[in-house]
Amino acid sequence: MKLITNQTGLKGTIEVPGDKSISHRSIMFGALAEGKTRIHHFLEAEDCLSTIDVFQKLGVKIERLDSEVVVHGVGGFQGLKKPMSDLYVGNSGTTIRLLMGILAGASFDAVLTGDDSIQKRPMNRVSKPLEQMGARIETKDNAGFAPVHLHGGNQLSGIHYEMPVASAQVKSAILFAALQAGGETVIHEKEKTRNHTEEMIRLFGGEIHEEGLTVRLSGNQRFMGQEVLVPGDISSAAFFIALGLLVPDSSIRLTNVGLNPTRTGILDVVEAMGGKLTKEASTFSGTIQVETSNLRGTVIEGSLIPRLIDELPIIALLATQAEGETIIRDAEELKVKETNRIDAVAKELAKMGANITPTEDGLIIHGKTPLHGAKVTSYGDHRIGMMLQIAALLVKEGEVELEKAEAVAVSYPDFFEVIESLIG
Ligand code: SPQ
Repeated sequence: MKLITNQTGLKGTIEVPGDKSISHRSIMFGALAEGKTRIHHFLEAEDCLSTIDVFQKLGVKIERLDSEVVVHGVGGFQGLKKPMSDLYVGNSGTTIRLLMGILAGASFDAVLTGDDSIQKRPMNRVSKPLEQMGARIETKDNAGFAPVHLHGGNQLSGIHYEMPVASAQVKSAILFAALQAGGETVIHEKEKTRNHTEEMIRLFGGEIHEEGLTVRLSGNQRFMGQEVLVPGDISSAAFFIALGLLVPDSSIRLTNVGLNPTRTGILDVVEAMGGKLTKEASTFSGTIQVETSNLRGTVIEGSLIPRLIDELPIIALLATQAEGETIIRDAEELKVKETNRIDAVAKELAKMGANITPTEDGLIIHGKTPLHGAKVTSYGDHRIGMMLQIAALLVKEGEVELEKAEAVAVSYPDFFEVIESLIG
């Protein structure tokens, strides 16, 4: 696909689509609750549609209406039915990993699998703690990858678990298993990761305690159907924040953006880089306004990393245009996303003229490098594809041809149309 290049003066207001992490979890908790759950501003993108499909295969009635999704809860884990076929999650890491926790205590066997990218992402980080809780799980060739075979009929017990990686998906899988287990489960995180599962447990009427890096909960809880209003996804807003900061003479307003503090690391980075960004926040969401800015390099590391892990590709692009050097470290998790995002960012932006050195756990980016036309690829990774379109807007000479552009539909099906609307 030929990308739009060479833009100035992009102005407009955008309401980004619903948060992907919250959309997945609202289907999951809606399915496990008693009664109906109505979800407003659900993300109608491939990953979340995979979650709907999988829960329908587990016997949950889910209706997709014009402005909402209605989930008819089965009233607990034991209400889920044995699926008639393997459960296919497409490209969605969140779906497969959280599902492993949800089905860890099921009475039936289930096989979970996904596309080529999913089959290369580590699943043993989830199967190991679940096995400690009493689940029986086989991964392909015992190598820790999908397809994952979950054996049914196990009694689970609570554990005390020290997380070896900072991952909300691993934490969430353990929390779902803990809800079916006897006794208490205590999880100690390496760094604080997004807490949407914890928030959902509370929203649906359950009890969970979060204190610093420690999360505790007990099994045998009941959930009641809810009205869920999904805020806009800050990970999708990030591409338009970058557009507003980088494209000359631009001004972009983003409405109803989710502002859960475990997700807002990008706002801290923009501030550290000297970007013109203002935020009007209500409780959970708010409006963000950005203007074209002169940026400076920064260091991104430590506890900030899980708060912006999915924004690092677009932050790397910001850094290519900033004054001085930007260092991203402690981000080795980028290697096990939809693609190896350290390599993908370094290789594709280098094709366009950027000066980036990949490291074992991040990137070193030299700023103020003009970008030029090139043939690039998303590697089938939605966030790499969207980052490259924002990069293309800065290209003054030459064309940018993007391979595997269709990957953006994983989280933002209208992405290219929204860019066109800002120009039109
Ligand atoms: O769902 P998936 O494919 O893992 O999606 C990604 C993304 O870029 O959209 C990661 F590739 O987001 C993850 C995120 O990186 C979504 C997520 C969640 O909803 O719990 C948590 C993060 O992953 P992890 O492995 O750090 O827990």
